[in-house]
Amino acid sequence: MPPTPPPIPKAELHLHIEGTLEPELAFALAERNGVELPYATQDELRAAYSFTDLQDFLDLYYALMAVLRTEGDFADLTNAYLARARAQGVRHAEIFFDPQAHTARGVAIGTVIDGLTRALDAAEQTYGITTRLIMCFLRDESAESALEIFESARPYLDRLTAVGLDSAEVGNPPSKFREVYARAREAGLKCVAHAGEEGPPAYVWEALDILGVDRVDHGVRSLEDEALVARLVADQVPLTVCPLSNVRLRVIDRLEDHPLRAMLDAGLLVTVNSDDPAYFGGYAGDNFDAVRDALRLDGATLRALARNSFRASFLDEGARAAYLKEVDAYEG
Ligand code: ES4
Ligand code: ZN
Repeated sequence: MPPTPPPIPKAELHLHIEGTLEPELAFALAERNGVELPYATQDELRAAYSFTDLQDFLDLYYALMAVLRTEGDFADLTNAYLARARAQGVRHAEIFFDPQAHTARGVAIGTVIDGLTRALDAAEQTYGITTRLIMCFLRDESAESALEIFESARPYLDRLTAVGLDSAEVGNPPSKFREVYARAREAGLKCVAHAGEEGPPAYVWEALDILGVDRVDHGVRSLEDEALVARLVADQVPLTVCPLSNVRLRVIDRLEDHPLRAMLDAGLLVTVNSDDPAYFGGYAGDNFDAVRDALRLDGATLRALARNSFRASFLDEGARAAYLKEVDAYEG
């Protein structure tokens, strides 16, 4: 057997840190914090991972977060992710977190952000991964709640690169969050939003024209609207696509039917990401491997996807150029 080549260097741009909570760590934290889980064993928990749609997944995702209570818990969660990401060739990670899901349980936003940044500040030294942090608003909560959490995050804004929008999409259009995005941009933050995952192309238009996003998270349903595709191509707005997530949440029937190749061929700036890897069957490298096999992508296409991940990142130009050089030097 020839030795397996190292994974291609890549950036991960669509990753919910709470979605990296593996059953093993969930049980360890439950024990440490004296939290009761409604599952007796890790296997019993894993058996709950056959989702019918986004909401079905979100119900479990929010329930399992009950084990995250202390600054140390958030640091441990982040370090566990970074170790796995590094093993799969991730060199740069832009990480989402959901503060409202924690403050609603009585965990202070400072506890969350201090825990995350404790791990992220050491990430370059420890794992060779550069990082950025993106604070998401829960779109199924009110616009006022988003404004409140944004104001409570003001003391920490220097640790954030962008704001994002996630959770249950249908019925919660981007336009609902116009005001908080205006404040975020005013504060110098970049803006991203989930749109066009389960929601219609109209939500992608709103994310672009009303929220002024720099990237669209998912965006796969954009393909239903020719004029929207033309706009995304013309402006080279990045789309952070999550193939294994799309299959597990039944946005796409089978990976073999995933429109990733059609999106690339249309000239869209597409990237491949893991979303909630503990729940959807794999980390960044696993997503690359899965689309390579299911869509028969050749080396040049995989290299283009890796290049896109750095092109679409919020890195400064010097770091971006250095990473692109790494991709070009990669011999897989
Ligand atoms: C999410 Cl896959 C997905 N979609 C929307 N919101 C989310 N939060 C965590 N994972
Ligand atoms: Zn997501």
